[in-house]
Amino acid sequence: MRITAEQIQKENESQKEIHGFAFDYLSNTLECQGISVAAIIEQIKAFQVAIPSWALGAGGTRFGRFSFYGEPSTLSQKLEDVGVLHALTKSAGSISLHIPWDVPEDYTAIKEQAKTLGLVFDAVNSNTFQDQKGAKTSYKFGSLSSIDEASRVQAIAHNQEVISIGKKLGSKSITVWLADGANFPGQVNFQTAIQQTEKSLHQIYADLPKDWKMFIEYKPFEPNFYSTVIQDWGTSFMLANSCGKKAYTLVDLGHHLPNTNIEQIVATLMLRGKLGGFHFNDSKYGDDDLTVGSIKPYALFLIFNELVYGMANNPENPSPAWMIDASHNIKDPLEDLLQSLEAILEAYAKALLVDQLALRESQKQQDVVGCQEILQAAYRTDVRPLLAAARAKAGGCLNPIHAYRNLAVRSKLIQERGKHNVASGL
Ligand code: AFD
Ligand code: MN
Ligand code: MN
Repeated sequence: MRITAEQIQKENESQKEIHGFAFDYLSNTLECQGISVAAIIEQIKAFQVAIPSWALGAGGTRFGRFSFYGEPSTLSQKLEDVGVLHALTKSAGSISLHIPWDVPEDYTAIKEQAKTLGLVFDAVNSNTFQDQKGAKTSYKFGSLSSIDEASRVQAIAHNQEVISIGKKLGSKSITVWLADGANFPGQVNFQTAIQQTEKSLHQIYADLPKDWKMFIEYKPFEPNFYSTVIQDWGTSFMLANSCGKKAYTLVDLGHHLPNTNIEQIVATLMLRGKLGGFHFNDSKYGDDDLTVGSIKPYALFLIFNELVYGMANNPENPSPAWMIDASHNIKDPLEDLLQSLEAILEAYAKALLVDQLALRESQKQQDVVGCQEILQAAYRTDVRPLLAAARAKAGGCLNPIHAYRNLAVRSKLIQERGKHNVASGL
């Protein structure tokens, strides 16, 4: 199923009056504050977010999974779904594959389909948290960190294979999320586990093409519940530095213990040029993988405030790779992803409104209230008309969720795919 430019045009016709009022009010307000609305719209338009292949179907928890009708069950159908998101928003121009779940059968056809949909392949993700059929050895007690050399060798080879698959698709990065850890005290020697992991990552890194990046993701717990080898940003940062210039830390918003100051982690990593990428989601308690911005929108804005500051002041830090990493257990995955894209761009646009010079001055004056007023003035601005204008300018929809429902996308997908597709997922 594809959404045509004519359909989008018609949708926008129905929304343009209400949008016009809101946009005129906001742009007049911003312009008289000396903010260039045109420049902000261009920055929003340029902001692209990768869609995880595993989030296009219903997710699930260890207690069960409730299939969502019409969900994709082939890589081609996953591309089709991302094509729908990108047609509506023009901000979802890439897909992140998970190997071996998404190994293409026909690379030429898949690349052709992606090209037609205006999509590129973002980071490829390796999987050493599950045993695959026919595997010679198990990851039950670890992979890259395992005390068992055969498991380490197999896990390293898998990551090297993931890089070779990514190269064929034009991807330029690999994300290593290492689930290794322990469930009980005494189960592993912490130092040996780190040393083995470091050695394994070095072998993978040696295979990295010169124009690639390796993102090392961290997570405090789950699936292991006593310890995780790459447990926090400091461990990831240490390993990325040990590997070399092309290795970076990847921050997944759900991978922090409650109340962690994530924006401070972001600022610290950018200062050292080692913030490689982001997995956007939201959480109340753990790695809940809920819709980004749905629980802690102000925290998301504060993170973007540091990102916008870092992108302007830390030239040695590459522009981070933006990706959603969420699991949709009860919502239509595509509607959830449309909401996620809106929340990310909203936080980004609000952060662009922060008067950084005035903030710096208030900090110098130790004017705490003044600092807070500057941040909250930006955060309290309803920037949705700017997002809509950026989408429309790029050929997308003023109101993507409204269009998605008006065009009956989900029921068309059910007609085409039937009711009980079961997609792979985490
Ligand atoms: C799980 C992990 C981690 C990883 C993702 C894809 O918690 O976030 O990035 O799977 O492998 O969500
Ligand atoms: Mn993640
Ligand atoms: Mn996660």
